[in-house]
Amino acid sequence: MEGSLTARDRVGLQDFVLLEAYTSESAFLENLRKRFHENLIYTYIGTLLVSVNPYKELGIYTKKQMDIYMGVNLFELPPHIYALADNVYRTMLTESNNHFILISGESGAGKTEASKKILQFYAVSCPSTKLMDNVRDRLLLSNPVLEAFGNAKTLKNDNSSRFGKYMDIQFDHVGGAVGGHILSYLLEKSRVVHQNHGERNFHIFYQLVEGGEEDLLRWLGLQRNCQQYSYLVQGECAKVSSINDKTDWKTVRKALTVIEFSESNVESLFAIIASVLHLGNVKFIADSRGYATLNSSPEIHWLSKLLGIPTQVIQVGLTHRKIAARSEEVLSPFTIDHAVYARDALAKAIYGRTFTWLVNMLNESLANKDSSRKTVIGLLDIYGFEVFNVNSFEQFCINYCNEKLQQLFIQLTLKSEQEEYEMEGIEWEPVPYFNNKIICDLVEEKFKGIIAVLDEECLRPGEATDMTFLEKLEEKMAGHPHFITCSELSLDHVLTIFHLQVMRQSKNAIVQLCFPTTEPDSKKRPETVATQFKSSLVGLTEILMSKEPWYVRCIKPNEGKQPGSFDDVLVRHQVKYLGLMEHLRVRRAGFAYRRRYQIFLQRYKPLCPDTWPNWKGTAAEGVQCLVKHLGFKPDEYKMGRTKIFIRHPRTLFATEDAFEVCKHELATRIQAKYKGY
Ligand code: AD9
Ligand code: MG
Repeated sequence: MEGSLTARDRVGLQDFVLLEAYTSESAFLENLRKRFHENLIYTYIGTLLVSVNPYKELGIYTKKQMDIYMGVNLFELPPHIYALADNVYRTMLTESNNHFILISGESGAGKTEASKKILQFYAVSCPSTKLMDNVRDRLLLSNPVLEAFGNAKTLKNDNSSRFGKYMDIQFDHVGGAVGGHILSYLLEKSRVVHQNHGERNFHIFYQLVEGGEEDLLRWLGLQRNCQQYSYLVQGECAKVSSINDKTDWKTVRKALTVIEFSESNVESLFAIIASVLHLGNVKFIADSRGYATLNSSPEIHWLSKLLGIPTQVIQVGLTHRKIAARSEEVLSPFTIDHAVYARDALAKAIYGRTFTWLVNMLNESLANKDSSRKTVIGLLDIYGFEVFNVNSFEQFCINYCNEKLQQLFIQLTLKSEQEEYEMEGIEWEPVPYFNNKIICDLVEEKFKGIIAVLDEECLRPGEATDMTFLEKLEEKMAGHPHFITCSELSLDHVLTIFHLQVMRQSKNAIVQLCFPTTEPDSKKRPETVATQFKSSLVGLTEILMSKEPWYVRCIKPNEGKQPGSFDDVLVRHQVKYLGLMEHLRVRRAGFAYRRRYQIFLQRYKPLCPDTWPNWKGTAAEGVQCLVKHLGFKPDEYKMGRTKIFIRHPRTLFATEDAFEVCKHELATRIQAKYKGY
C-alpha cells in the first residue's frame, strides 16, 4: 500500500542474506542506512555481525537486555552483540571446543567498545562462584588499565587503541569464567615522544598529572599542569572534551588495587611514568665544539631519584655514546641532534618495556592455576586500519596487520563454507573474490617483500639511507600492481629506518638496561621491529586457526564522530574493503539459509498437521515431511546430513510468513476460547 510502510520496510532486513538484490551494493547500503537511522546498529550476514558505530548511547546494553539475549537462538531476536556472544558461548559449551571472535574495522569503528560489551556480557551471564567473581572483576578491570597505558586520542578516535590485543577468556566445563590471558602486539611507542597536531600521548600521562594525589605528585616532582611537559603538548590538545582524566585516574588506581598490584609496584610504575615526563623536558645546549651538554639539572635530579641511577651516570649517558675499541670502551660525545634522538629513544624504550611488564603482571593476576580442562573464547581487538596525511612506520605495521587479518577472514570464510558443503554432502561452486594475499606478499614475502628489503638495509648502518631504501624498493617491486613508485611519494612520507638502527646501536647505559640486545661482537643478527612484528602475526594466525571463528565487522558512519550522520561514500568504501559483499555472495552462492533439522522442525512444525504437535520420527524425516507439505520445489532446497539448506530467502520468507499467520490464528483461537469463560 502506498504511503504506509510495513515494519520490514522501515527497519530494513535484520539479515543481509535475505536481501533479494544481494549483489547490489546500493541495496546493501540502503538496508544499513535505514537501520542506522532507526538506531538499529546491528545487522547479520548469516552468523557474521555487522555493527555501525552510533556515536551515542543507545540504552541497549542494560542488564535487562543481557537477560533477554541469554540462551536464545541467534535469529530469534533482533541482531545484537549479546546474541553473538551468547551463541559463541553456548556453542563452546555444547561442542567443548575453542572459539575466537575477530573484531575488525577501521579506526573509530567501534572494535574496542564491541570487545568490552562481549566481556561484560560474559561477566554477567556466566555462572559464578566467589573465586570466579574475583576472576571476572580482574578480567573487566584489566581493560581500563590497558586502555590507560595503551590508548590515546588520535584524529580518528578519542580513545584509539595503539596496540593490538588478543585476550583469551577461559571457561571451566560448566561455563564459569575461570581465567584469562592477554597477548599484546606492537605498541605505538613513538607516541611517547611525538604526537601529531590534534593528538595526545597515552592517556595515563594526563591522568597522572590531572588526577594524581598531591602527595604523589610532590613525590614524583610533577606539577599539576600538562603544559609544563614537552611530551604532552606536541599535539596541542592536552584537554579533550570527551575525556575526564581525573575520573579515569581514579578508575585506574582502583583497578590496579583489585588486580593486586602491590603498593611498591604501583609506586615504581608511576615513578617510571613521571621519569618519562622529566626526560622529555631534558634540554641540551652546544658546547664550544658543538657537542651536546645538559641544561636541565632539575630534571636530572628527578630522573636520578625516580630511576635510582646516579646523576653522573645519567648525565654521561644522555650526552655520549660508548664505542668499543679493542679491549676498551671509549665515550664519544653526541651532537645536539643525536642527544635529542637518544633521549627520545630512551623514553620510548622505558615506556615500551613498562607496557610489556604491565601485560605480564595482568596475566599473572588472571592466570588460572588449576590444570583441569578449559575451553576458551578469544577476543581479538586490534588497532584499526588508518591513513593520515603523513604515515610512518606505525601505520605501515597497523595496516599490514589489518591486511593479514583480512587474509585470515577470506581463508576461513571460504574454507569453512567449502567444508560445510562437503561435510553435508552438497556440491559447491566457488565464488570469485579479491584475494588480498598479493598485498600481504608484497609486505612479507621472503627475500623480496618490503620487510625483507628493510631488513637488508638495516644491516648496512652508515651506508643505508631513506633514499637507498626507496631505490631498492623500486628496483624489487617494479611492476607490482599494488606498489606506488617513489616518484609519487615525497621524502617526508618515507618510513624512517634509522629509528631502528640507532635504538640498537645506542650504548647509553639506561638504554642498555631497557634493550638487552646481543653483544656487539655476537654473530647473531638482531631482528628488526618489522620482522619481529611479522613473526608475532604468524604466531597469532596459528592461535586463531586452531579455533572456531566468529566475526564482528565494525563500520564507521562518518569522519566527524557525529551521531545520526551516515556518510554513504565512507560506508560504501568500508563495505568494499571489509569484503562484506563477497562474504554475502559466498553465503548466498549455494544456499542462503541452513538450519539444523531439529531447530527447523521445532520452529515450523505447527505448519503441518503431520508434524504438529509431536513428530515421532527423526528430525530429518520430520523436515522432509514438513517441506513436502509446504510445497518446496526440489531445486529450492537440499537435505544435508544434519541440516536443511534453502537456496532462496524468499522460500524462507514464505515459510516465515506462513508461520506468522499460523501463530496469529492460534492466538485468536486461544483468545476466542477464553472469551467464553
Ligand atoms: V581504534 O582502531 O582502536 O582507533 P575502535 O576500537 O574501532 O578504534 P572504539 O571502539 O574505540 O573504536 O570506538 C570509538 C568511539 O565510538 C567510542 O569511544 C565511543 O564513543 C563510540 N562508540 C563505539 N561503539 C559504540 C557503541 N556501540 N555505542 C555507543 C560507541 N558508542
Ligand atoms: Mg580500539
